Amino acid sequence: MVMTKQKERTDYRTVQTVPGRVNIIGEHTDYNGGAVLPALVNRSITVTVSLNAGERLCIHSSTFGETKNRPTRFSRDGHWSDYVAAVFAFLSDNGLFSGGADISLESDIPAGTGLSSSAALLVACLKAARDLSVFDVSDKTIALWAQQIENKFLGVPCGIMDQMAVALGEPGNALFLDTRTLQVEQVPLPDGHTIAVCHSGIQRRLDEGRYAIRRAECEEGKKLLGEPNPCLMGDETFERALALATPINRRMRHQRTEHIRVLKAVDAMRAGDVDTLGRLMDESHVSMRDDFEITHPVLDGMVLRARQHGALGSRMTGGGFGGCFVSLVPDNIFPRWQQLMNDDFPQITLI
Ligand code: GAF
Repeated sequence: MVMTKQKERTDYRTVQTVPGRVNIIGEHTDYNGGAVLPALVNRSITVTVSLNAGERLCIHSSTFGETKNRPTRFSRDGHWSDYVAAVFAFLSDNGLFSGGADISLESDIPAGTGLSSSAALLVACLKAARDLSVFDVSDKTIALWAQQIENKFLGVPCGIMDQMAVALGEPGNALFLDTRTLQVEQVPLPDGHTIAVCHSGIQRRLDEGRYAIRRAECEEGKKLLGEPNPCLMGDETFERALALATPINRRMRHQRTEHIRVLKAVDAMRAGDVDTLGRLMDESHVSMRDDFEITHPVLDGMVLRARQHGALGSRMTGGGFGGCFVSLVPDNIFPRWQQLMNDDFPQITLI
C-alpha cells in the first residue's frame, strides 16, 4: 500500500452519502465465487468528517443520539462506533491516517434488517478519508478494504457483495457482480415495476453465529468435493455433492442452483422478461428455505402472501433468519398490493 500524507487543514470537512442495498437474487454465493445481483435502496447513511488537532476520534450520531470519544487504537467494544473506529484503525495501521478526527453520522437505513447499513457506514467513512487524504484508490478498492475491516476488525465473516453494491451501485440499475473476478455490469431495473423492499419486523445480526455456520458448512462441502467454487461446479462434481451427507449436500445444491438463477435473472432483466425474473426470485426463496435453511416461518408466510396479492416474484433478501423481503410488483397494482400487505401484516415496514 502507498504511504501517504493526509490534508493538514483542520477546517477541512467532507461529507459522503452512501445508500444501503437490497439483493434481488444471489444469496450466500458471494463467498463462494458466485454471481449476485444487488441494487441500491432509497435509504442512506451520511458521514461528515473533519480532521482535528488531537489524537482521538470524536464520533457523533444524531441517529443514535450519542457521542463517543475513542482512541485511534482499536478495541472492539460492541458499540455502533466500532464501525467508524475500525476504519481509522485500518487506515492508521496502513500508514494512511494519523492524528484525530471529528466524525458525525446520520442514517435512515434501519440497522439489523439486511440492507447493509454496516457496509454503507464503512464505505462512507473510507470515501471520506480518501477525500481528506492524498491516497487515490478506486471504489472497488474501497469495497475490498471495507470487507477486510468487517472481517478482521469487526469479526463478521461476510463476503464482498454488500461493499461492492454500495460502493459501485447506481440508482436505477442492479449491479451484476461476479464475486470470483470482481467484474461488474450495471443492468437496468425493469420498467413499469417496483422492486418493493419490506422489513418483516424480525431483527437479525450477521455476527450472531448462524451466518458463520452456513459459511463453515460451505467450507466443509468445498473441502469434501475438492472444489473451491461450488457455485461453478460441473455436473460430475454436482452428482458427488448431492451424495454428501445432509445438510452439506443441500447447502451445495443451493450454491450451484442459486448461481445459475442469478445468470438467468440477468438474462431475463436484459430481455425485459419480468415473468421469468419473478419466477426465479420465487425459486430462490424456496432454495433458501429448503436447501440453505436461512429463512424464517413468518417471513415465508409474508413472501407467499406477497405473491398471492400480485407480486410477480418475492423472496427473502440478505444474510437471512429475518430482516427484509423483496418483491417484484407491477406499478399499476402497487398501491393496492401495499395496502393488502399492510392489512395482513401490520408489522411490515415498506423501505
Ligand atoms: C450478508 C453478507 F454480508 C453478504 O456478504 C452476503 O453473504 C449476504 O449476507 C448473503 O447473500 O449481507
